Amino acid sequence: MVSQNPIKIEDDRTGLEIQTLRRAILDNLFYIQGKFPEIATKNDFYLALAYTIRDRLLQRWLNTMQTEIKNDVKKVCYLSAEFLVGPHLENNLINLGIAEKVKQAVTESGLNIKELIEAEEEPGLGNGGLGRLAACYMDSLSSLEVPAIGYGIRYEFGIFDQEIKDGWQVEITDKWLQYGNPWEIARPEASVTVNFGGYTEPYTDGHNQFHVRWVPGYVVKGIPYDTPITGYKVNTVNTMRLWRSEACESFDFQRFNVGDYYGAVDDKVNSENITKVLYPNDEQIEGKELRLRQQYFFVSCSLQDMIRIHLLNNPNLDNFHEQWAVQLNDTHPAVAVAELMRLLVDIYEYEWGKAWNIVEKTFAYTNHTLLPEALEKWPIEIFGNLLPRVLEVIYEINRRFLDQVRIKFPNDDGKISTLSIIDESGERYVRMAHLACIGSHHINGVAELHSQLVKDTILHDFYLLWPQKFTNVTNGVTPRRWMVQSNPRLSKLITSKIGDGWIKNLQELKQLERYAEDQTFRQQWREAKQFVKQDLANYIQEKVGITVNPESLFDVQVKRIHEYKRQHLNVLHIITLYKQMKSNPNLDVPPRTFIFGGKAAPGYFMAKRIIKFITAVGDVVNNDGDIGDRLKVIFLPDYNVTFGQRVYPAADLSEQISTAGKEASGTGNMKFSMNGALTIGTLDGANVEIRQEVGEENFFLFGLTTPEVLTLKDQGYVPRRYYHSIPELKGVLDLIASGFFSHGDPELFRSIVDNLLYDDPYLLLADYKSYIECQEKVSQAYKDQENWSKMSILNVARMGKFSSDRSIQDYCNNIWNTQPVSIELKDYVQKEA
Ligand code: 73E
Repeated sequence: MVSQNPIKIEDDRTGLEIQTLRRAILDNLFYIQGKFPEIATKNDFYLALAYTIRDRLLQRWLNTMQTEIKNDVKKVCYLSAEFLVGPHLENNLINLGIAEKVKQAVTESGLNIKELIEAEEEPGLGNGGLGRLAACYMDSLSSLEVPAIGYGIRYEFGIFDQEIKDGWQVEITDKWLQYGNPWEIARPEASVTVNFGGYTEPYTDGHNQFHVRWVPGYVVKGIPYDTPITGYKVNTVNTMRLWRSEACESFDFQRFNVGDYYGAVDDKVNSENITKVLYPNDEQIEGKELRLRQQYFFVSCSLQDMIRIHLLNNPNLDNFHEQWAVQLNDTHPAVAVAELMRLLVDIYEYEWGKAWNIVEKTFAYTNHTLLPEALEKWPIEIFGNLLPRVLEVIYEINRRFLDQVRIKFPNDDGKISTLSIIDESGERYVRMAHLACIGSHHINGVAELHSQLVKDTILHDFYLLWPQKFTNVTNGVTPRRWMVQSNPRLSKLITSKIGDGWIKNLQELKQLERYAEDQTFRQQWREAKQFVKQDLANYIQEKVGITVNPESLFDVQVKRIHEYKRQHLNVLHIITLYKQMKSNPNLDVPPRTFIFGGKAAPGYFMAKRIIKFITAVGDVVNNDGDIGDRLKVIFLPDYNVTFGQRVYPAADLSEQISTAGKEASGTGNMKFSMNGALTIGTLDGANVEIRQEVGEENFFLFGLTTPEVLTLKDQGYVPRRYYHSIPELKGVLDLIASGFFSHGDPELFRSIVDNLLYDDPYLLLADYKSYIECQEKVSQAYKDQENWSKMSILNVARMGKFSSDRSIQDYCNNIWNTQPVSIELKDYVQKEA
């Protein structure tokens, strides 16, 4: 007989009742961590909770994988050497829509959800904007239900942790895996092998067909590790598949057999070194052979994986390009163009022309920077020794390409040398951007201005050849992490007025515009900001022991330290203000707290010196009794995704002050603006479009434009002229040079001062006056809090364009030609009645 009131027993691995969640957490604590509550550490509880959440997304994840493999759907493969995803736990709670329930269960278990969320060590598998963009795009791909795989490298050590000692940056190894990673699942059964070194030889097969064989010097195994990427309130859970390198057993055995124990261990170490560590250079290539090994390793693993999956459901690779849209995230994976050719021609015995047709229709390439020091090129010698067969394939791609160039531009040797994949102007190099352009059906920049500059400058000759390939996709960021998760108060306030549709469709924020006129709403808006500012003030107190005034204007610059981003221009303004306050104690300006964060590449002398400069100026200013809390300068160590989530919501002013034409897009600029900070910025990167959207009256613009920068440089820029003609600027530079900020030592910052006076490649002195005047406008504007709040609300209301959902939609429509697929939930686990 069926009972009228059946007892409801939920599956411990899927159930969402409070009691079930509580039981599941304890269960995982016991059976996975091997602990009971009395002896468990915070990390044990975090892991138990993380496994509890992972259990709850597995069904969706497996359903997504199965749908993508079985159905005839085109998949996006985002090939990227970096994925800066940030902590997973809270993001998954939000995307799965279970944050409230889980919080209740955790609290009722006597635990603190905030502490457990903060116990997660973030995977720092990227340097900055480029890696974080890949992470935002993975979030949007899932949220838009687009079938996608993110392929990359599982670095054992991610971006270093930064400590500040005596004002200088110190780098600490990032041991992110040491306490376990509950979010990944290793899939050793899907391992592949990758060749390196050795030589090539021709051979003829049984049908008298000519082929080339690559006899490698050594072979490395790639093991995939999968991490689920949940979409926001949809069933889609895509996969980020990262490769770890390992020695091939077969090679070990050969050595062991001849008694060469140390040789075998050496092989192992060398193979495992490939995925040991992320190169910590942002926009500055080092040209190290190990970096090329990393690139080829993950690209070859990924392409072999796509081919394996493809052949599960297709008889051959003829339709590969109809099933896979492969996006090259900058040139770091550009060797994929040659590797797919090699696989098709050498392994699957395709005729060259037929193979090239597939390749050309598969790849698209995103350029992220125009900086010459970031353009990847490999010495032929290094390339040929490491990847002899791939280099031959590149030569053949180039030979056929240059024949095309000769048809389009007859008798123009100039074009041959500027377009060739091989740079022959001195030592010979493989130019990776050229390989990417030739092998791609689309090439895009990351903001309107940047895409135009790509066409006008570094890829101009390719543009003349194939104008139809070039397009723009302006970057975007995910509002799930950068609003809902990082700024719950503001998000709830917004939702209380316009509903929560904006989280999926950010354009709906437009409806907030009318509340800019509502005084009560403005008051609530300020309270939301004040709350997070207080929170950040507490954090600053705890981290660096400095008390800041939470009512002061929070003026924030967080990003990698780089001369073109001009953190030192910000410091010139701080010193200017400081001098003004010293000479006029009654100066009527609102108190300001300057907050900096960012890592410097370990080998970048000037960037490290700029950090010391910021902290040294802070030491003087912060300890000057005349100044009190009217001016504080804070350098917060170890800027990362987690800290970004704390700082963007608390900012009043966002510093986006790069030299015009240098910052391809920027994405921090978007995160600030979405959280109600106003921007002081140049007409660079996406600033241009942000200003267009929010309205020029709601944006503090200063500085030279890109054409003005170019003209000034062409005319012969003489920074000393500004020094001599602007007394305030002279006073600031003289004060630094005197040793005032270095305990009387004039040497410490000589390199910075001399660089500015005698070279100033990023035109700080040319922009100084305009910047200072603009900052004065900021100070004036901040005094009128009602109007400031209006501007802040309008900034948020008009940020719809900068959702990464819009960017991904652009890629789908204009580049990938892919469609969303909704995922049906089928149970894989047979449950007993
Ligand atoms: O402007 C940013 C852009 O917003 C750009 O500097 C950055 O990419 C962001 C996302 O599009 C970027 N990073 C790199 N190149 N551009 C880079 C280059 C080499 C190694 C690591 C990163």
